[in-house]
Amino acid sequence: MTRRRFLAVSALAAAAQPRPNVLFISVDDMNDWVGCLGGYNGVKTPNIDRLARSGVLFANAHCASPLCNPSRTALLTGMRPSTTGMYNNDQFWRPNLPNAVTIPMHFKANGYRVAGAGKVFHHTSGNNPPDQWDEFQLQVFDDPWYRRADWYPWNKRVPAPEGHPFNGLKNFQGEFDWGVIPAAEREYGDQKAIDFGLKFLSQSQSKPFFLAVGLWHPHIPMFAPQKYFDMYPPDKVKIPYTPDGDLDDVPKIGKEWAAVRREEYNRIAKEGKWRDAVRAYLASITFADAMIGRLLDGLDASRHAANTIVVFWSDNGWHLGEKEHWHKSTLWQRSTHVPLIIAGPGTRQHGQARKQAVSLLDIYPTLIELCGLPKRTECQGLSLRPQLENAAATRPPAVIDYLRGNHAVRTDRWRYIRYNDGTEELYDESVDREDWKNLAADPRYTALKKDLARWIPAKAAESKPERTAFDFDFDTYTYKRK
Ligand SMILES: [Ca+2]
Repeated sequence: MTRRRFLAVSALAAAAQPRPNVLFISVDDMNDWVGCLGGYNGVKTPNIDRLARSGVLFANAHCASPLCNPSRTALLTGMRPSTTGMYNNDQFWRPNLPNAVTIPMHFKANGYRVAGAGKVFHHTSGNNPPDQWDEFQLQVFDDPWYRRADWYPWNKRVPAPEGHPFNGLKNFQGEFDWGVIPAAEREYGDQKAIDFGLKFLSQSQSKPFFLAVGLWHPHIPMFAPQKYFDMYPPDKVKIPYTPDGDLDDVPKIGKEWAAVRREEYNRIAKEGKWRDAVRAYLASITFADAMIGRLLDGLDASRHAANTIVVFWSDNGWHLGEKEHWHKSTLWQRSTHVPLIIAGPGTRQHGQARKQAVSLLDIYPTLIELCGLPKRTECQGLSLRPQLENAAATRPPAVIDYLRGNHAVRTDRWRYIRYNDGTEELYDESVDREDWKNLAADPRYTALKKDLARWIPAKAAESKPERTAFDFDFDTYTYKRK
């Protein structure tokens, strides 16, 4: 057979084969406290674990940046923050990257029906342009206070209504709340995103589809129905071990980042609420897991089950008091290590885990390859198809950016951090998963550090203008540079 004829036959075969659908499930601030990742012994995530058994678990996956907006913008545009200049939560991605072709746009342009609900792009107003989707349902918040448009997107602080906070902290009101709100399980905001997904999956579709369902949980405020708190008896909840002086060998910038929102860490510790807050995180994870279970059951029962790729990811991790920090936005394992599972058509080695360090930037090129879409040269990740097929397939390290000129390079074994003032950290994750012992000053590792530093982007784009540089009109969804 001539090559031309062979190609024509292959194209015909490809055309006859229906293109796979994609169910794109995300959670927010879920670190590796997931059963199949082993970050917290005793966490209950039966549905995520079930998904891992039916697909391939990337057990060493890292976000492109440890914060919602830069992580999601990078994942959805395929470009890392040091390329786009999208480093923080206060930047609109759309007017700053007017030519970016996001994952939903690329699917839409190639004959897919694209729909979504909840937090897919960053949730704040101005980051969810309606033209991304054929159909989209915005994030719904659990508690009516948060549903007010003048709270999110933070235009104006409004006093908390009666009953707040739910966590019992004294003289406190704000986002860092947790507890059981007066709502039935089905009334929680994320359930609305799941309901949207279930309805979509129950319908027949004339085109292949890309369906994104983005959950808010376990992001703060960590609200969940009582039954999820009851799964974690307070006396059984373990506070993370934090060695004294853990920050002593950390450079100045790392210390400063760890101190961001330190008042919340201090308040939780001082008021004896650490265990309580850890319990709320566990309850929120298990609640998210139960919602994911509803969605997976819906997919299994639908006509789309056999031909739908499922991708599950979290945008970044979360500290629970490790390194005197109760947030994300650091370049350590707690902030960058995230769950990533790919299941369905294109995955065969079900129930296997992969140890290679991979990046959420790899999702876009992976989906392009699995769904046969045209390649996009701007994508900076690599398709995970080799790793889906072969446990031993090697690949370059995962590189994580945070703010301008700060990076972590993660290989299967090492984490090398270099801040924009040239200071460094080096951790051997094979024996030090919590980044306790900084080896960067040890001369034995000079050559290793140099080798790892090769992967750091040569240039870091200047930070793009913040939202205050634009007049944003919600009704027309347009931005005008001031
Ligand atoms: Ca997040």
